[in-house]
Amino acid sequence: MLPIDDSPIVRDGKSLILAMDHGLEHGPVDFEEVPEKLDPSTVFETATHDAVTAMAVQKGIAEGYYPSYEDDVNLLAKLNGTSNMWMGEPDSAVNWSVDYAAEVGADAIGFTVYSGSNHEVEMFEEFRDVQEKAREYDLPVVMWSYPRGQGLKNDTKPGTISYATRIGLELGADIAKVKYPGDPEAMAHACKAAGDMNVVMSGGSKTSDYDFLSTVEAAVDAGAKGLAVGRNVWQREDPTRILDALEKVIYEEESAEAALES
Ligand code: FBP
Repeated sequence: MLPIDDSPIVRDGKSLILAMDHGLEHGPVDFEEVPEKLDPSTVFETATHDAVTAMAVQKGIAEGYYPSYEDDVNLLAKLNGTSNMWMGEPDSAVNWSVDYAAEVGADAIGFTVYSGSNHEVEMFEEFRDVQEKAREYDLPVVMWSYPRGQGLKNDTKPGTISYATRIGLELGADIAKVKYPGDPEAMAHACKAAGDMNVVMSGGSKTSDYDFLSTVEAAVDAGAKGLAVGRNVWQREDPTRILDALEKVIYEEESAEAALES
């Protein structure tokens, strides 16, 4: 793994990645309650907050909008992604190359791996190519490590999440993004299973301020090095308020309650 602490996508050893690839992964349904967010510039504006260490987007959004924000936002190029209309075993098309992402100005690479899927072998091989090419550019690689497939009934079981972080370490990721396994002990084990590789928690669908922040607090206490989040930030009416609180919980290790009060 790279000495990730020197990377621009890490602040004080932690990361807050703002993801906005939902238009591809989920479709416009994620924007129904916040139609103004269909304009990607609005989310790039949010990503200029000091707490955000990178913004994860697909190729078209990077090409079209990143040039206006390259001085204020670090780009995490999410290379693969599939629409919600795909009904087969979990898989993800590789939509752009590391070379092209570097040309567009990427500071880091993001790649989904669905271990346990019938497409695991080809996804591991694609990850190999991406990881080795990223090394040539000194770009850290964030693995969206999502065990998923017909054989996996529960993708947030503690053992499954520890397996997911370990797969990130084994395959050469610099950061693995995983779902919260439900309790702090399980998260702590998942972080241990990752060795020295950073683990960040996945945001998930929107919950209340307190529920969301207290889960982030528990994950950070358990050893997670931050968060990769989409809907729980940009689906809120006031994303700046939640980012102010996340800054306190993640970097200053304040409690969720204290962060919300101040
Ligand atoms: P959220 O915090 O909104 O869950 O976003 C993080 C993310 O990984 C996105 O990059 C991606 O679009 C989405 O989750 C995929 O979630 P899922 O595959 O669970 O539907």
